[in-house]
Amino acid sequence: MRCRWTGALLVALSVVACAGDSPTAPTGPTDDSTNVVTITASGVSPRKIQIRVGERVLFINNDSVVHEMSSDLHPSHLACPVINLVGSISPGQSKETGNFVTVQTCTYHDHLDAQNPGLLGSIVIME
Ligand SMILES: [Cu+2]
Repeated sequence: MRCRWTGALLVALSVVACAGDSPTAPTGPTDDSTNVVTITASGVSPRKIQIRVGERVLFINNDSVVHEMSSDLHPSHLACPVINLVGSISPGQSKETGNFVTVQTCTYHDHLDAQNPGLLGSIVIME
């Protein structure tokens, strides 16, 4: 009888432990697994991305040259400074913006190729 009780207790404990380890629902403000902009030789994709307040955007450079993603307007970069945290990205590298905290639309460009229309994009920050 004593063994049975111990077994039952262990089962109960492991259930509690598993419940504690289970991941919480992905509703946090920084769940930005889909907030990804990829840069290739043909430009940024998607050109327009929608995110929520508090989230960030990850830029991935899949091109063979360095890019420097910067907030508009060029060259002051003052419209959405959190984009400037991305800065210079080497080929194969990925970098994140800061948190977008205002409901607005932010536009950006590649500071190293500011006139290239393929490298102009926008980030729509929603409530
Ligand atoms: Cu610029």
